[in-house]
Amino acid sequence: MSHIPTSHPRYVSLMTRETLSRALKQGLVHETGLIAHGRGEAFDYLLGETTIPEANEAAKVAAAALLSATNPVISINGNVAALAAKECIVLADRIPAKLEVNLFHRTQARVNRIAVLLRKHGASTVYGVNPTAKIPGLAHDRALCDRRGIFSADVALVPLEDGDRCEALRAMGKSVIAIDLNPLSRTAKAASITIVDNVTRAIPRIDYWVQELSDAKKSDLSNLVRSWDNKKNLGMVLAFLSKRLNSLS
Ligand code: PTJ
Repeated sequence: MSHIPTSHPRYVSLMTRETLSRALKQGLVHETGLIAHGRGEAFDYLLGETTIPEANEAAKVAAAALLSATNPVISINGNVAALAAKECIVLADRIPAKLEVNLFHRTQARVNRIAVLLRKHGASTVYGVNPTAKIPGLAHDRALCDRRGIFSADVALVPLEDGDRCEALRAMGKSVIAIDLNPLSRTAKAASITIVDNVTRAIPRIDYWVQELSDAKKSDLSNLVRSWDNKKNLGMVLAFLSKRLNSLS
């Protein structure tokens, strides 16, 4: 890894790039994962690289949805494995939820490497290594999933998801929680609950709310989920962005 002094004003951002670059060389991240990260990074810069109140609210409702679920599943792709593997495992243990490796650019070798990484960090069971089902309506290997995991999940947490697949999961009747720094993406619009935040901050934030809500009544959790207006929240994120940009101009 190149040496980046901790005093560098862009230290965290540069280290994140280094982490992804190393994960690419290790065969965990797909090369287009770096491009996807660049897009996310640009939006993060505009947001102020912080969890804005609208994202915190979405993380709270996401926690309520995950705690209320019968079969909650967290989907892990290359970028998520590189940036938040340990945090996803902690969250999955806490809910509890299943972890499934689910790739857009699927190769068996990369699935295996990500599963090994998750197990190394303490995941006991990793789904998706030997797919047993397909997400209907999606051509290609990106439809492959596990019947006990994403296929039968009632609530799926899909950080950095592709728009098509998010829509296909919604069409299966699932509640989909997306983490996407781009509030204008098809994924952000198609998801049931969209957290516009960096996956590195969003997963620990959901975990915080899972702990806060762990003793809440089932009816209070379902009220939180039922009263959630995702479109309204995305509108508030856009209003936040435009206000912030105006204040900087
Ligand atoms: O590992 P694979 O094969 O499953 O591929 C993963 C990627 C991310 C390459 C694949 O899912 C993909 O191409 O995704 P998209 O369609 O480019 O969407 C990625 C979205 O995630 C974009 O809207 C980015 O703004 C957003 N994003 C990128 N980095 C982050 C992010 N959102 C949250 N946190 C990030 N760190």
